[in-house]
Amino acid sequence: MSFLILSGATRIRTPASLNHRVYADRLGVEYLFDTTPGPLHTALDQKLAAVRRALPSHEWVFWIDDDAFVTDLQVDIRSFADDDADLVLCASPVNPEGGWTFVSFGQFLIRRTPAMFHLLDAVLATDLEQVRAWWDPEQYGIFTNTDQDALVYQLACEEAPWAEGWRRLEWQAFNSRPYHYHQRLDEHVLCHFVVPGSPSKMELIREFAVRMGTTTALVDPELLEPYATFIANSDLAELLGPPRAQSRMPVGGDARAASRESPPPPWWRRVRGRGHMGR
Ligand SMILES: [Mn+2]
Repeated sequence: MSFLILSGATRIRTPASLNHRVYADRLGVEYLFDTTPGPLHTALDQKLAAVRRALPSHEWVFWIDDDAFVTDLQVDIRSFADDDADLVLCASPVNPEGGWTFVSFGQFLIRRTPAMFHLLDAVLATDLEQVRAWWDPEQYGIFTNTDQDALVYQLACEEAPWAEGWRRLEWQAFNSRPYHYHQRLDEHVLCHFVVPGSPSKMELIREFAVRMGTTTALVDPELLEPYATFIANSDLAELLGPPRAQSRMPVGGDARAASRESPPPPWWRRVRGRGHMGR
């Protein structure tokens, strides 16, 4: 089956594309990070536009946000593609403040069927004011004022051609959050950096990477070496930051971190050579 892992945004704001690239290579499937300009209403519409562009040429697309990283590289995301569903997505967990959402639009599997093209168009055309008036927080959780709410509104429409064609999985499937992890990346399949009241996405990701003893792409530096030239010549270099052993970030006296110290990988020397040290 023709399968694409797809992400995208209007700009590069995290190193997630490197994580996706490493993961897609491991599975042997295609990956695309789509920053193609389009006539958007909001920046978030880039997701719908990118999926709309990619779906005609792939049987299945796995969309993954630029604030979401695969953390268990052994899990094959294709195993969640369901014969009986055209759309597979996850509920959100209950966050530390007690908030939750009916689904997360941050990661989903979508199949190339006429009903799914209809759904994408319907979500894009949905008036959020109408959704807000209809919204029942008891049933659907937080109203986020985004395309995610428009999606929920359309999924709830019982007469729609997609009404029987979607499956909602528990958050554990592929919608975990940084606060679910204790020590190891492979405790969960995928980490989506959505935390209420948090600083910037990059601060969350940096903190998490330090805690897990890895790069901000959430993969070990060796796995990034094939992309060293790309990284050194892209905006990703600064976001990737110094490798752990070179980090000046406080590590809280973590003995495990000290034992990991090793020479910086080649891609980092090239980055430094170009004066891309960042802050
Ligand atoms: Mn997201």
